Amino acid sequence: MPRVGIVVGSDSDLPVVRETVRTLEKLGIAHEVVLASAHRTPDRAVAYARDAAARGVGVIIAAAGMAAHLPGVLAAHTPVPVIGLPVAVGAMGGRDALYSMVQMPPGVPVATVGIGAAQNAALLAARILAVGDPEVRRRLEEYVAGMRAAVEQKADRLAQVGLEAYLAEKEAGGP
Ligand code: RP5
Repeated sequence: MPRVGIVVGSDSDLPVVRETVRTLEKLGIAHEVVLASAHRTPDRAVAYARDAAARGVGVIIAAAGMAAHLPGVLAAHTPVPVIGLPVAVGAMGGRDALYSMVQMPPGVPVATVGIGAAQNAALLAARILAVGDPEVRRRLEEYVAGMRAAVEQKADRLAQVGLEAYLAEKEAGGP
């Protein structure tokens, strides 16, 4: 049973949510990817939102570009928390989607991550689920510890070899 529903407004948004899916997989969080447009298939989008809570979906991530009404429309039809993921497409490079998502009217919140911030959308969903799920919290803590260890390793290497050697190694694909 999916705990996170990832909804995209178009199949052209699918490459963006790849990183969201990968991150949820690393955290062992069951998820589904659904195509439903607020503008082109409004009935499908609303039906998904209405059924989400009863199906056990605990968080919805809605990815869309341009005048991105998808997360707002979903949030209007479900008590499940909705995370908006603005997609960089069109003349405004995703700023239109960002503003459409983040500037919700009072009463219908959408938690919006940065333009194209697919990994953060997954991590925010995990943090929301972790409030009531100690196992998700544990995996999230492991994930954070992994990130910390990777940066500490880099910091040690930089201190060891200095800037130019570090950059040369990095450009060569290491350390
Ligand atoms: C939005 O319009 C979609 O979320 C997509 O990012 C954008 C363009 O859609 P397509 O014309 O590529 O289907 O609704």
